[in-house]
Amino acid sequence: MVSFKSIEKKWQSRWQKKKIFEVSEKKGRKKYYVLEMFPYPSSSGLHMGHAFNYTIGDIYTRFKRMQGLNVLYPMGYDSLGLPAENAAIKAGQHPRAYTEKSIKNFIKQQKELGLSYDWTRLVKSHDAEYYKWDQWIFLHMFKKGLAFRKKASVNYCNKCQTVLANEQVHDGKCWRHEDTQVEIKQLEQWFFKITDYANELYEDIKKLKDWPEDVKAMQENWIGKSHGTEIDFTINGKKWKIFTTRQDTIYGVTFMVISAQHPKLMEIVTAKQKPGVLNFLRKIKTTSMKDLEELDKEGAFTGSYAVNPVTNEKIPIYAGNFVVADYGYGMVMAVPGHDQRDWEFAKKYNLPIKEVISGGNIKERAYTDEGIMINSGKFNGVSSEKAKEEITEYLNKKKVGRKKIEFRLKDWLISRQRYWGAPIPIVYCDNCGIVPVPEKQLPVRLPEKVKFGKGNPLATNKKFVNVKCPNCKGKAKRETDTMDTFVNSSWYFLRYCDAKNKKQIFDKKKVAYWMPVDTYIGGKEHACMHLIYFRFYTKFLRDLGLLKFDEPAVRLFNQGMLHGPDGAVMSKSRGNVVLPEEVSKKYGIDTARLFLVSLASPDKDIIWSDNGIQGSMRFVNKVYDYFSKIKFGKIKDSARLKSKLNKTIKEVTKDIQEFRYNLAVIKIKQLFDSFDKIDKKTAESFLKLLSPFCPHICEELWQKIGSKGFLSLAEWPVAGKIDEKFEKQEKSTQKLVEDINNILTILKNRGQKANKVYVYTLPREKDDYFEEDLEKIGLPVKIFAVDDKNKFDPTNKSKNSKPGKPAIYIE
Ligand code: ANZ
Ligand code: ZN
Ligand code: ZN
Repeated sequence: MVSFKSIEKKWQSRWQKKKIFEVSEKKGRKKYYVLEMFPYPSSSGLHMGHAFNYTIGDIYTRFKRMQGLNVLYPMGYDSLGLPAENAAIKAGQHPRAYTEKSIKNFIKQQKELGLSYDWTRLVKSHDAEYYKWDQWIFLHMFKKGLAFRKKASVNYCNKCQTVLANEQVHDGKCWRHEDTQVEIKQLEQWFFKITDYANELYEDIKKLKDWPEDVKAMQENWIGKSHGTEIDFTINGKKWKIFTTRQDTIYGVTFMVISAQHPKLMEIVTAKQKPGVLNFLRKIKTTSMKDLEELDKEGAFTGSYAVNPVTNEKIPIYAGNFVVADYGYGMVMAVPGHDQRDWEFAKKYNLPIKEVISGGNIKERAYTDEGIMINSGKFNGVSSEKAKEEITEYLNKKKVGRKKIEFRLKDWLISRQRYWGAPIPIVYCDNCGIVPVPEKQLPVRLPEKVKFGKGNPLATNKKFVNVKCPNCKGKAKRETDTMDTFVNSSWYFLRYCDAKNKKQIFDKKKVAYWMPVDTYIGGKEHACMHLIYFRFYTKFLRDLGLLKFDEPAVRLFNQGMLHGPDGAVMSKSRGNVVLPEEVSKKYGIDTARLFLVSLASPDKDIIWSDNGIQGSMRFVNKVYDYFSKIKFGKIKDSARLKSKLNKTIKEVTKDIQEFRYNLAVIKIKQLFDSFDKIDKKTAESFLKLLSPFCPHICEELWQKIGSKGFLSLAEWPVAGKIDEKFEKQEKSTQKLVEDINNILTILKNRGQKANKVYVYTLPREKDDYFEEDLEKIGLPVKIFAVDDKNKFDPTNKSKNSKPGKPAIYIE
């Protein structure tokens, strides 16, 4: 047996020594940027599921590189963040030591997969040289008013001891601790004002032509652009706005509901109602727009009334759990006749229900469809759809309402009360207030020594906390919150373009050359958070004048999930992981790579199977054997083989381009099966086609057959002439073989012996069959045209032959 291990080692070290995957900007050379999502370097290392992900990118990269493109294919680690901090604490180690060990292991494993990264561009987000630029971006956001502090009702996980973003709360529970109910606290937090970009983020989804439709739909939903009307209601002589998409129901408002988390709720709670409201507030949990439907509607009367600007009616105001504080204005006009949530609330608290659109039965439930306006003053008789326009106009004229667009997208809460993140570069001074750390003093380094356990670790390091105010040089204190780890993955793809720049975040020219990312590969789970944040950063940095494009990634490819042999998604916690090292020892890594992409197209889920990989193994062994022993004679390949090769080149090229790796592999295998004696050019073309999948053995065989240079840098073959005649012949021969085999089976079952096969074709069809291909049958086969006078035809079978269906006689 061949030692695949030593072949892999040999080529991995040669590739590295000769720096063949290192790239720089080349004028006049077309660039291509392949990127996989920034991985978190988990200490348990890579399993086959990760290998699958990276193999998809590596195959694509190798293919594009051989096509003569200047390909950027970098790797780095999203090494800051909660998981690393938690794991380190659990293991009793410092997060830095723990993370660095994990990264080392990751790199070793990735190298063993034969991935062709340009390792000189490696970035790690826990390097001060990296997070310095996180802080730099923060300062620029701060300057533009896009980084700001506000008191906010925040989701707080007691186990993580930190604030969570809305996205990190799943069904009221922490996304890491499915068993921990998230609590609400009011804290001063740092936010990025992503909502300033909501409209552009929403509208530019249209530009993402090569992104999966479902990801785009999820983003549309998440950003949630809503066209409605804002209306002014008067409460205790003051104006309060509400947002509605159903201005046609304004005559049906019978009460108002203000969010229980509204920051000004207490302003409208009367002394008499205060105990009741406070009691209600203690009972409820926070709400997000997502879980409004399932909620049991609850509330408490505030004691105040609002004046409906259209009817001048005085209507009671309730505090309620089904209105969210940070959507619209945190208050709604309730129309129980036409909104089911309001209907349920009205029933519960005995509030009037008024019908203003006909068509339903509001005694049973709210009527939410369109209809004809009733009980609506001068709008009676109009269709509710038309009334929407007319009422907005009417409100506009009375100066009590106007058109309004609302977004569901929230400002991005970036404060984390954790250690393992980029420190927020802010200082608090008694004299000057909030003072940004001057750019020259960056990075604000994470101190090594902190105490974990209670509250915010950075606050436990006195030297870190107590500083001089950069402004007045007086006593001041540092911000002890760190930034959400998602900031790191929001711009890392830009840093790869100029990873070692000490003076700037990156050189604009370098980024202009490489960006945008041409193909971005990663999982569907990132449809909302990361994939919105990195679009936001791109737009912000563009507005700073650093970028000249609007969107970071041209094409997004979502790979499927690898399932373990038990059928469940491969994961350490499931205990069903298959390790690349072990597979590699048994079968060689090329076999594993080939197998991973042979099963299905890479956007589909696949199941690992030890039987399955045997098939790939046999193929790799056959290829290795064949090319090791190959001797090139003087003979040129037949026209037929050349045509087949060209056809394979054409189709494999297209299949890889469109990520149909599985189909490409089938065609490569079929080409190999048709080989007998081949010339050197054909041998080289074949190895080129196979090399993105099996780079090590192909490189070895390339050298064995005496070809020059690295196969990894060889030129991708170009398809020459394809003769469809051969294609047709192959098909008809295949059919004839099947027919003969069927007859042979019948004879065998009857116990009759067969010695020789005679085939009779119509005269013009005689050349439609390859005699040498018929040898597969294992018996001598002779083909006659029916008009051949010398044919051997003892039972006159030839009279049965039909177009496309020759007669057969078996002796
Ligand atoms: C009156 C009304 C009558 C409404 C009716 C609906 C039906 P989208 O499409 O999501 O924008 N709303 C406004 N602010 C809210 C908040 N902070 N929390 C919960 N609900 C809020 O939905 C807009 C509708 O959601 C608005 O239209 C408002 O209720 C409610 F028959 O106003 B509607
Ligand atoms: Zn948690
Ligand atoms: Zn000061």
